[in-house]
Amino acid sequence: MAIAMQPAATYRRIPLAPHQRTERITPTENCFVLAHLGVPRIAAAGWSLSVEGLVRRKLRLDLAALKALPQTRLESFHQCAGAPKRPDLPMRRVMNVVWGGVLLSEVLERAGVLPEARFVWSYGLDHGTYEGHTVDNYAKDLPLDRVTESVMIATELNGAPLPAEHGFPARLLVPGFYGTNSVKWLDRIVLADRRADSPFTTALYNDPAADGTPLPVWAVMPESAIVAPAPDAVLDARETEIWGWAWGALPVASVEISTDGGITWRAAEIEPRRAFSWQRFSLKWRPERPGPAIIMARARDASGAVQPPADARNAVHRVAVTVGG
Ligand SMILES: Nc1nc2c(c(=O)[nH]1)N[C@H]1C(S)=C(S)[C@@H](COP(=O)(O)O)O[C@H]1N2
Ligand SMILES: [Mo]
Repeated sequence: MAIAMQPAATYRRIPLAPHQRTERITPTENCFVLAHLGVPRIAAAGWSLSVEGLVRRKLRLDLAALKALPQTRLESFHQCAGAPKRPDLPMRRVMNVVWGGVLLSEVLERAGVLPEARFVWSYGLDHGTYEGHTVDNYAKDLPLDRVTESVMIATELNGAPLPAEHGFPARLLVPGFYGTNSVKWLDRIVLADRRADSPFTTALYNDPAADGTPLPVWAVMPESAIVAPAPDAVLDARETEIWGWAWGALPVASVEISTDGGITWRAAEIEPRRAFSWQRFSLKWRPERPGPAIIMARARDASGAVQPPADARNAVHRVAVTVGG
């Protein structure tokens, strides 16, 4: 029997704009919600997660069995990639929360992954139609060698059971990968030797690369967003703090700030990363001239990759303010 969907159509809730993300840990009620097909309503009783495919032993774990495995907590940012076919559009939907659950590696160890396995396929219980694609399940895949030690089967968000819209009773959580990969309402994991054949892994969420080969939307590119000052703020000539959050698959090594629309840049202070948390950056600024000013921030990660000025998921964030006379 198909699981009831409520709503049974695409559901998005984006409660906070970047300047409202003032808290390090995003309160659950302020977390964004993205559900392509709607929100399945699942009872814990009767639910179980199966692990199959290229494994020595098939597993079927109900919620009690999952809770009986070693539990971990992890602070991680979580970012929606935005429109699946518009890699040129920055959406800046991001939050930073504490996830609780079981490491995927613990589960895979018990199943015994066969040497020919290369990918982890994951399936949600949601079904329906998204942009003309009708599916029985939301499905995603990950390269097995990119399954870091932190990938988990999460059952908790900020210390409480996952709310229905965030994936109750369990979801995959792939720290450092765009949100689309963290399959909610998880009920099946399949180990495979190739990529999964689902609209969400083939038609959608593959960015065209320079040489034409599609690039799966997996690792999060370095990004930063300005919290303060807020857009359209009116500042006086006193010193003010420009600050915000920076994140990416790799730790962010530096953030530079421009207060003249990108002509000159200065290094901000940035805190080191803990786990997969976002990192606070800040810079003291004393406005020199009255009039309009464009503040920009750009992050560079540990590999040297830097935010592009425009036309990218992780394009530089610009905030227009006015300096009063
Ligand atoms: N089963 C399922 N998982 C899903 C989705 C979905 O539509 N169905 N949406 C994905 C997308 S695009 C994002 S950005 C995140 C959002 O997670 P959240 O709603 O908990 O913030 O879930 C991902 N996991
Ligand atoms: Mo998303």
